[in-house]
Amino acid sequence: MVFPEDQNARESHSPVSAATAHVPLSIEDIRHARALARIGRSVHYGDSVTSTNSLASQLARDGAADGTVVIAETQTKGRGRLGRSWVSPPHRNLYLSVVLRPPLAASAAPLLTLVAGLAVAETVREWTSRAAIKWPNDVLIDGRKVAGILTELEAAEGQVSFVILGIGVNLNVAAEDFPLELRDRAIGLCMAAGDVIDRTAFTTHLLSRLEERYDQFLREGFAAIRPLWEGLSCLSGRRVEIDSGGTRHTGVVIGLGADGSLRLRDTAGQEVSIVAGDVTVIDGYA
Ligand code: BTX
Repeated sequence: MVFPEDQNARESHSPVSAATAHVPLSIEDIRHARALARIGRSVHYGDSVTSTNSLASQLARDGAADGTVVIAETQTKGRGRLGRSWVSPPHRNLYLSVVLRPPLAASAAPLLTLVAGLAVAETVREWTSRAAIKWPNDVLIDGRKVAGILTELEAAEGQVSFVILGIGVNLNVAAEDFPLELRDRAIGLCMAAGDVIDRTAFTTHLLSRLEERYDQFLREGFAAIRPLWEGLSCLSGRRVEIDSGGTRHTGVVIGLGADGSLRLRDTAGQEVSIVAGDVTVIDGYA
């Protein structure tokens, strides 16, 4: 399936130079690898789209099955949390969304961000052991963002109708491909791996890991995911400042709560649980 929208916007939107190679993505190979799977049995592919999350939502509203995947070469309105944008240069990276229909209370849906974060970090670590998870939705290499996750929810009567799990991973971008303000905060996996990344292989490995962790979460609950997630967290034991909806918290990270919140020991020695927010590491990652 090709999405015809925004064909004209593609060239003008890209903020990147032509510094890195365009590496082809074989959707046919991905479909073949996932033909019998739950996540990726149906893969929709577009060249230029507004946001894979928007398209996946539209497909879900039209009845798309659990596990339906949308992949695009570029996004003209790729988004992060709180209306932020996700830089989406064409033919280099991965922009992917999954329709999920878990039998879950809407209040438990944020846990899926953590489940996906674990799967993304584990996949990135197949290429470099320097990758770690930053609560709640990022994967970092050497303290710089290589991937982000955006989970969007539609619910009815307190139950999940569907969740769109959006995943963006920087694969074959060089530092100069990012806009100036991101150059010291973002990284492409190729920069850490020292080689061009096979985007098809990365995508099939990611979908397989995602299915494994998603199934495990549905079967055994978040208790089974939590220690694995904590094992890959770059925040454990670090002094952080968290902006949580305008309220600032400072403290040392103790770990993850059973509900997916971040547990801190604050400067007064009290334990605080943060359910949402942006974390800044006070002393850096060195
Ligand atoms: P976030 O709100 O945690 O992070 C967004 C912030 O990350 C931006 O404000 C910017 O500072 C920085 N940023 C933007 N683009 C990049 C990039 N390519 N690499 C590193 N840092 C960047 C994170 O939100 C969630 C992002 C999800 C993106 C996927 S792509 C497929 C799907 N479709 C869609 O529209 N969003 C998701």
